[in-house]
Amino acid sequence: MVLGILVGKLFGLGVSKETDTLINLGIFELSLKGFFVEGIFHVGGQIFITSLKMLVVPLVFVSLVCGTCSLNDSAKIGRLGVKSLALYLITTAIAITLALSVATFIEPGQGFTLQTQTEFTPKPAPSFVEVVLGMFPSNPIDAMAKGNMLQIIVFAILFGIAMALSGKAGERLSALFFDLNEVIMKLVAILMNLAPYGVFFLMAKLFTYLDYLAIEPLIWYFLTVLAVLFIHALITYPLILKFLSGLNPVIFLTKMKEAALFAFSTSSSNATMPITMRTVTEKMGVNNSVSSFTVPLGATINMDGTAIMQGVATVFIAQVFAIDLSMADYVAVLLTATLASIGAAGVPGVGLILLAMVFQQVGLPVEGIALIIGVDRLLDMTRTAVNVTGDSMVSCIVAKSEKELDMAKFNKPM
Ligand code: DAS
Repeated sequence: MVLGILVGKLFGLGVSKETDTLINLGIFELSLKGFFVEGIFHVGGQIFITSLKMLVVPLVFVSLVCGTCSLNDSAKIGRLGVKSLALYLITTAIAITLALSVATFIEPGQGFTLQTQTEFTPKPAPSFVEVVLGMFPSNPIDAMAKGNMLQIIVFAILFGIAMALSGKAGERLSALFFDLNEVIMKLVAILMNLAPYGVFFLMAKLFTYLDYLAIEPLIWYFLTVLAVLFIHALITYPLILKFLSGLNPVIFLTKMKEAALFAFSTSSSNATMPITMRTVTEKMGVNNSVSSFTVPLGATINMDGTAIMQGVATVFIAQVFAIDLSMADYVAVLLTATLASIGAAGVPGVGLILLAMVFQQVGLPVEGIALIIGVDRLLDMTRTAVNVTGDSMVSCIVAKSEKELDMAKFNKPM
């Protein structure tokens, strides 16, 4: 990222319009700026952004089918499923509402207007009824082809539940979907390996045109996301835990430290899953019959930290591009990001891939990702720690409600 900014500044200074170096190749003159800035940086950055968008549909569909088809038909799992699903959705909706409110109040992108290369006219704001009706696809293949994510998410959830109720056929199909999910995660990992190059190209192109003023709103964006993440982890979660289970939030957060630090360092809820499972069972006393369901489901469908980033980023980019988001747009963002965070599997950087989808949903320039991608890594680490904390909190609440939580173990000092 830093290299991209420095190279971009170099080009910005060295090859401005007046001083652009022309290389005479005999048959035609090649502009240095044209070759690097409009050529390599632009193409490299666009390929990376397009690759992000390419993964959205398969990633969301397959990981969601995997997440829901494990809701098999036993009454207890059904109860666990309903309770954890409800809690995961409610905490994520609270997270993104918090994010939208704080970002609208702080206005991190205000006063810094970036002209987009292409004119973005936000989609006409749909009414709430249209948003809800629009969530049900008349043709799921058409929904996938058009990238209508709310419809894809709803179809995936219905398809996954149908698979769970289809006996042997459903079991055979779910094995296929879990294999597919494995391959798509590998694709995400490959793309994340290319991220440094993508970030370099995006930042180099961006900072060729931008002056240092661009850094300031980025800092505001960064601090706004961090602030909401900490509010959610240290205020929202303890209040929900205390209110819904009576458990001591201080003991919970103290015992959460190891798993949160591992999530921070790996930026992956999936990779942290074994630590999360060990934390909630051995340190917090959650019975394995509950944690073996709620933790994997949480790592797949519960992404409060990710939803927070998406909410703040949406407000930030709308402000930077001077695009007024209507209340219906905010509802669309809330629905899309909450449902999209269900589909974000717990691997590094996946929140950014889904951010492209949220931007498309509300008609924001996907290129806006280039502005925030440079600071995303540290934010990804922090939001993954919040994601994992949310998974553990719901596991404790569900276990307590099912009388499957060993209180002596929970209250035992570390
Ligand atoms: N890194 C993801 C996770 O594992 C979250 C994200 O990318 O937003 O939870």
